Amino acid sequence: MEFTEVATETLLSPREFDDYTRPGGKPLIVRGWMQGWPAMDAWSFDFFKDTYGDDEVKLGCDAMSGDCDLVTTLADYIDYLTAEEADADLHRHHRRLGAERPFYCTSYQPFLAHPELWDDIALPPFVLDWWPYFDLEFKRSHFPHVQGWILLSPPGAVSRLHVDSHHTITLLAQLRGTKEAYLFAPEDAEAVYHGAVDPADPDHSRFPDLKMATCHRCVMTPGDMLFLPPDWWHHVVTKDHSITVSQNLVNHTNFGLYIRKALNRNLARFLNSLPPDGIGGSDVTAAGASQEVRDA
Ligand SMILES: O=C(O)CCC(=O)C(=O)O
Ligand SMILES: [Fe+2]
Repeated sequence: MEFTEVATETLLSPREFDDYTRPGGKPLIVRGWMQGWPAMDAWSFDFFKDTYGDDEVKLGCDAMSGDCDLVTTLADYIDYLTAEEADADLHRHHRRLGAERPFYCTSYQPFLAHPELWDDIALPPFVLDWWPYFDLEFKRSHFPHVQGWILLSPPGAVSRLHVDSHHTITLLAQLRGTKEAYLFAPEDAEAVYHGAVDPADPDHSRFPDLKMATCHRCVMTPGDMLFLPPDWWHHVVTKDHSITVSQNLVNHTNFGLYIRKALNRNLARFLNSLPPDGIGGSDVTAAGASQEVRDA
């Protein structure tokens, strides 16, 4: 496996930004735009516990594969991840599971119930996101239904190698703590065995083609925004207590890919909902469209 660095920029024109993040582009770290975010000062573990502690969160210990899913409150999860000693109920539960990695909450989407959180963050002016302009009904019927995740994690938490859905542009904005990211171009899908490898601890005898892949590696520290073009593979390891905002962006560079995926998914749902002898017999279900259902 070959390693290469990720480009870092501070000021870009919209066109330069698009050249990085369009399909076929390259990953990019943008620095210098988060200092003015109210979130940089306000969003601490205590803030989330005190303000939104009753929110429900789902925990996994192998994020993105959903192993050992467990539902608890945000307050309990924050107690678990900030505890000096491993004596919270969640620690005992974690020991009983014998899980290799700590609990990670990657599905927390508080922006819907608490839209005031949007006031604390902002995209740089050269980054275009069409999602806020989509009609509410459109958003409700298309994935991702709601935008914006807030990821709180302890050291050792891992998001395993995956690609974000619907050909969206990935944004990971790092507010607290450090993360290490291992990134691969869509062309390396086979060399990374469609996500089966662990690039942080590669097993070359089991995955011999991995040596043909190029790993774009970077460390994210507070104030860094990591952008990935559509369909880039990413594996992210939390190094110390971390708060990250994750968003999936759609704009003029990927809208065609996005809408095809979204419509295919709805079409497949519609076709699958028909009775077997629906429109002129059961054979109408387009093979391609059913495939999208499994992909989605
Ligand atoms: O920061 C991480 O753990 C990665 C999260 C991620 O890839 C995602 O939210 O899609
Ligand atoms: Fe992701």
